[in-house]
Amino acid sequence: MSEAAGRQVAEHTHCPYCALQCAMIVTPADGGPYVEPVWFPTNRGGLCRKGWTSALLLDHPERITTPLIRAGGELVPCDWDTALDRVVDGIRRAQESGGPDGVAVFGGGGLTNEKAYQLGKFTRLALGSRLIDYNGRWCMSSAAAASNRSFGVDRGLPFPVSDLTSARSVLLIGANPADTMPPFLQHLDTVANAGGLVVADPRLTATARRAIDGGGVHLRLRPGTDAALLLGLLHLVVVVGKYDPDYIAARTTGFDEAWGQAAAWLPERTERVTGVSVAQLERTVELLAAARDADAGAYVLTARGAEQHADGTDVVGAAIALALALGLPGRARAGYGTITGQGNGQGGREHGQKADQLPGYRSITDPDARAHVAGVWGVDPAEIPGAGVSAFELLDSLGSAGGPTAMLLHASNPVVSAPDADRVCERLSALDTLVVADFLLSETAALADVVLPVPQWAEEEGTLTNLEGRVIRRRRSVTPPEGARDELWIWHELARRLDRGPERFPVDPREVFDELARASTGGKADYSAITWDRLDAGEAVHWPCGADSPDGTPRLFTERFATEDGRARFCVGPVRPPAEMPDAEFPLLGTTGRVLSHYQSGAQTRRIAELDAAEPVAWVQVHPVVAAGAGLADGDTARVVSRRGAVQAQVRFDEDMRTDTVFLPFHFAGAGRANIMTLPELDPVSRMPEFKVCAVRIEAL
Ligand SMILES: Nc1nc2c(c(=O)[nH]1)N[C@H]1C(S)=C(S)[C@@H](COP(=O)(O)OP(=O)(O)OC[C@H]3O[C@@H](n4cnc5c(=O)[nH]c(N)nc54)[C@H](O)[C@@H]3O)O[C@H]1N2
Ligand SMILES: Nc1nc2c(c(=O)[nH]1)N[C@H]1C(S)=C(S)[C@@H](COP(=O)(O)OP(=O)(O)OC[C@H]3O[C@@H](n4cnc5c(=O)[nH]c(N)nc54)[C@H](O)[C@@H]3O)O[C@H]1N2
Ligand code: SF4
Ligand SMILES: [Mo]
Repeated sequence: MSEAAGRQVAEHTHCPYCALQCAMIVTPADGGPYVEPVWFPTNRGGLCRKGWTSALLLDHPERITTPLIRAGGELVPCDWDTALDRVVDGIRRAQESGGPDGVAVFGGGGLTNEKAYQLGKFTRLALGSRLIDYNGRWCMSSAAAASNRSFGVDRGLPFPVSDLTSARSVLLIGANPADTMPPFLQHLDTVANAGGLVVADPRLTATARRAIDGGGVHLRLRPGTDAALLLGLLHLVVVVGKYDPDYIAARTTGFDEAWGQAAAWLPERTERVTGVSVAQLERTVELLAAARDADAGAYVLTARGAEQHADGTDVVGAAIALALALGLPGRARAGYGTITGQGNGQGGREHGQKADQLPGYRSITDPDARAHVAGVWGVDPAEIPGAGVSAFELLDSLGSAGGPTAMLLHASNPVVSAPDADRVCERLSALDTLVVADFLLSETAALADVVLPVPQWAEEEGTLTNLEGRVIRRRRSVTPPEGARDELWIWHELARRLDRGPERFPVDPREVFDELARASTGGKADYSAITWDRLDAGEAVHWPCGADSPDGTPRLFTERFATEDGRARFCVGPVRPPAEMPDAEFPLLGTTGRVLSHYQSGAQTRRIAELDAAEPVAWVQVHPVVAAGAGLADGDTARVVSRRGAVQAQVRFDEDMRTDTVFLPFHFAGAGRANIMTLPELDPVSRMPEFKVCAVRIEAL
């Protein structure tokens, strides 16, 4: 295949950032490497500005190219032997005082499949620790838990993204892809232009505006009321007779119990609680049912706005229930899906870096799963530790009595991105040994005792799994700087120094992929018939892809669901209010999210001049009347105060903002960290923190 941009070429790689995994070519050049977009089904030749500027980090002056260790309070450069010896000393000390669980590991959804797999294996076998979890807990866990409960499997989109392209009705709940996945919006052009796009978001986002401009609907709900909204919609679907009784009877269980919850959510009550008018509720149901009846494409999609709540699993359960009542999942041109966030957010949650999980999306407490994986690893099943604890619980236990005293952290920046971030900083500082692998001195790396410099995306080989469950190849396009070492190599070296069987931790990603595929055999996320060569040949392979499905599975659930009885389960709980409701002292709802120009904790994008110039400081989006009440003018610096602490943010007036809500992006460092204010209330099932609602007040600095 040729190299022309705009065509799919065999040599392309994919963007380092989000799960859309736009395809691109990275070309080394005298002035520094540059990227060009490549046509791929997800991005159709598009990139967002983060993708366009991604290569600027490759030879960035702030790139770390030598290990660093803390000496006399400062991080100073050292050689790899010194750094790794220091890591091993720290591990040994922690194990002496705390046993195998004296060492904790924290991973990330940006790691390749091979690294996610190896990190889980390294933790269980080389460290013998059960304490591993990762930032995907803060991203996909509620949707994953709900999908597993209802469908028996969790693949973000159980159909290719391109299925959305011809849809006539799409309900987007808590998703702002205009900012978070711009090229994804192309797939919504038809539905938006046809007036069939419905966006449920407390803010009039660029995505909501797109819906309105095309004649669709913006449901400007009160933050934290998604469950009520969805049960209200479910109620309406039933009472106006738009549910699908044949589908419900043939393909689902639990409808009566779900109706038991939804019966009470009369339209007027739903309007009162959510702030969404009865007329808009009715219009939403009409649009979805009409698109379904015409076989024209009807979808319900959630993202973090709906999911990052202490009732997130139930919210997604309610979204799935709505889709099931309409008879969408498993039908052609219809379905429910969640929009996965991180570059390898999907693969990152399948291969065993989650506290309760083994490769192939297996449960670590299931004896058969343990026996299978132990067989692949060549160990006794008893050697594999049990389940650990979730991300926040793990971080919150660091350095406390009985907690781990050493931690290895790969691909996350919790100082900025963890809920109740100052409390997490305290825990990180209480560690005897914090080891951070990164290619930049993130805010978390700056607290470390050892910093290990690693290659970046365009410098490494590997695979990732995109938001539609398609496994793709990350290809080396430029050579890493001398001094950076691949994480596969780092874990091999640590295993060698710890005398824990280095041969079990190969450094060649292809070899690791082959092992991962074997370990996944027969699991929910079965990769066993996928080969590196197939991926290299550009084949579109969506998991499961095993003995029963050697061609892969672009569309799930067409015949049956992955539950034991093959039926989808309605799982609807009672509606619960957010953990922290506004009161006299903290009268506003504080919510958080993303802007176009920054990625996540901002460690990467804040270092790119063009992106930093577009969004240089932390801000708070607020209705002018609310700001005026606090004596604040547009552009002033405000304090947004919660029971945890105060965030400093520039006031940004927005006439379309709800007067009970303020919004803060979470990408900024220091006093501008939105997570200073957020609360670590966790969903009981998924352990997702309540990132999207806390009680705050706003005041002049
Ligand atoms: N530019 C950019 N793109 C990204 C990322 C990034 O950091 N920057 N990160 C990637 C990752 S990891 C992820 S997970 C995705 C996230 O992608 P999205 O889910 O689209 O992003 P968010 O901005 O977190 O949340 C979406 C919307 O939820 C709304 N919201 C807030 N509270 C509520 C609520 O109670 N109910 C409802 N229904 N909505 C609410 C917010 O106003 C916001 O507009 O983006 C990916 N893409
Ligand atoms: N208030 C609030 N907080 C949130 C959210 C929210 O909506 N609101 N969203 C949550 C969500 S959905 C997410 S996904 C998290 C994300 O938040 P984080 O977990 O902090 O994610 P990143 O900022 O992507 O951090 C990645 C770090 O790893 C480095 N890195 C990238 N690739 C690699 C690699 O291959 N190896 C290594 N070793 N390092 C690498 C980067 O330089 C960066 O420093 O934030 C969560 N926090
Ligand atoms: S949409 Fe996501 S994958 Fe595509 S260029 Fe932007 S950040 Fe990269
Ligand atoms: Mo995420």
